[in-house]
Amino acid sequence: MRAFALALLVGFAGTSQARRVARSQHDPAALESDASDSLAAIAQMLATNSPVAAFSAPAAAGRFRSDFDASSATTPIDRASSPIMAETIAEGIVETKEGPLTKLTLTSSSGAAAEVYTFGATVTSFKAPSEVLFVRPDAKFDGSKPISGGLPFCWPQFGPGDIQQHGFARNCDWTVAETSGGASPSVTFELKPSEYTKGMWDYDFTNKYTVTVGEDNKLQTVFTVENKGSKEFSFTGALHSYFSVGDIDQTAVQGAFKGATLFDRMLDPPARTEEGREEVTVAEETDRCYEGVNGVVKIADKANSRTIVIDNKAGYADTCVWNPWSEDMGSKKFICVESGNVKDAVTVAPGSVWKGEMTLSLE
Ligand code: TA6
Repeated sequence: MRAFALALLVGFAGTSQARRVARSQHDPAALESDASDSLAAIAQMLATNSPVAAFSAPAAAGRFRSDFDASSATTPIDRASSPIMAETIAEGIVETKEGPLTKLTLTSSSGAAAEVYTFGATVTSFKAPSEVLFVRPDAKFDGSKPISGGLPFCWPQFGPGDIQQHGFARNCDWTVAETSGGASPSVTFELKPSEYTKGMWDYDFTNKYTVTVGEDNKLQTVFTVENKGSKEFSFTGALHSYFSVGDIDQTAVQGAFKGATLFDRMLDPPARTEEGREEVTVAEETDRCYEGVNGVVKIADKANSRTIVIDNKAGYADTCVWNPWSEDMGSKKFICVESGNVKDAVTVAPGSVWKGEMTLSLE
């Protein structure tokens, strides 16, 4: 039986990393020494009515946030001063409660590590060993809107359309269906229909998203969509991947881009054109989807003397490149290179399963 043996242990700012690790390893001495901190923290919550108190509300499976308008967001959780409850749930896998959110940290035997929130099943960090992913400075970690960073999955619709922008998968709480500890730890998240999803997209599905941090320093993501109903459905979707770069001016995206047809949303009206360049660079607001560009796509992050390798092994047909060119969003330090099915929808027959696989590594 899984139990949080560390209930009401509170790791406010100033708590040392060592104590947090001790907590995550169920160190009884750490439990005892932290008891007074816990009481003080609870007193502070009650006195200030801080968002920390929201932590006591359990996250329901399938919980959702339909309102993406940041102006209506609840008081943001200050992650640095939120309570931390951590539990090692398998070798190399630690589950942490951060304010209203639950995060799993996977660390391989080689030291590569990823952080994944059940909210959207969003991977927000992958260190291999340097940080590969980027989280925007304006990202919310209070569940009021999808996390703007890392690898949110836009599904069952990419972009605007019949339902809300980028679908609902990235703003639902996924359940942890399976964990597999060891040298290459792995977690499978699951999403099933709820009243909320049926209200906008009335199909029966089971989505599974398996994230593995390999001892080979690779992050493997496998996304499956199973049609559990009796009628076929179609979807578009994409991993809206945010990659960390040292300087956008010294960044080039490499792959089968030259000659590819691209849909350029920056044109008025948006239109298809052809890419004439070998490498895609960004020097202004950019929002393009390259049709049929998949397989291995690389990001030459020259300022950091490294290359990020995106290996689309299965399922993803197109690659989108996005940068909003906005300082508030930290645009100088990231580029979105998104693996998806954007031009053509994927159709899944009753009983069938679609699979998308993408791995990340550094060269
Ligand atoms: O992938 C590019 C894009 O679809 C853009 O058109 C822009 O809207 C962006 O995603 C961000 O979307 P979001 O809903 O996360 O603000």
